[in-house]
Amino acid sequence: MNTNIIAIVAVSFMSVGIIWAVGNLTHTTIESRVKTANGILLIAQDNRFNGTNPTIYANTNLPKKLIILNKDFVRHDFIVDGLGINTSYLSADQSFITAIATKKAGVYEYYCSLHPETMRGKIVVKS
Ligand SMILES: [Cu+2]
Repeated sequence: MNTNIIAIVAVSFMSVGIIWAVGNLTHTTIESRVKTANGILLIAQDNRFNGTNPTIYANTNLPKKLIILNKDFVRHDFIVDGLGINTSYLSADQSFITAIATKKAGVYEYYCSLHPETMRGKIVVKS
């Protein structure tokens, strides 16, 4: 009786372990998805984008994939008025996929509406 229970518990633990391992092997991270799409990953963390609010370069008539990932505990959003990009509020660990897609060359400003002083940068679109 007791050995049966121990066996059942052991098998249950093993099953969970196997499911976890397979899940890890097949799971594609946001980082790898961005890389294969030749896109850009912006991580909102410590009230900055990628630590430095980097300038992003893109070309007209060539959509560039853009993923915003919030790694903070507080909410952030990502807005580019001139490009019609607005992720709305992202909670912790939420992400949003969008694209820089425009026919008009120029310099566009991106920012977080909740922290516009520290979370602000430029998107340079060349023709
Ligand atoms: Cu913010």
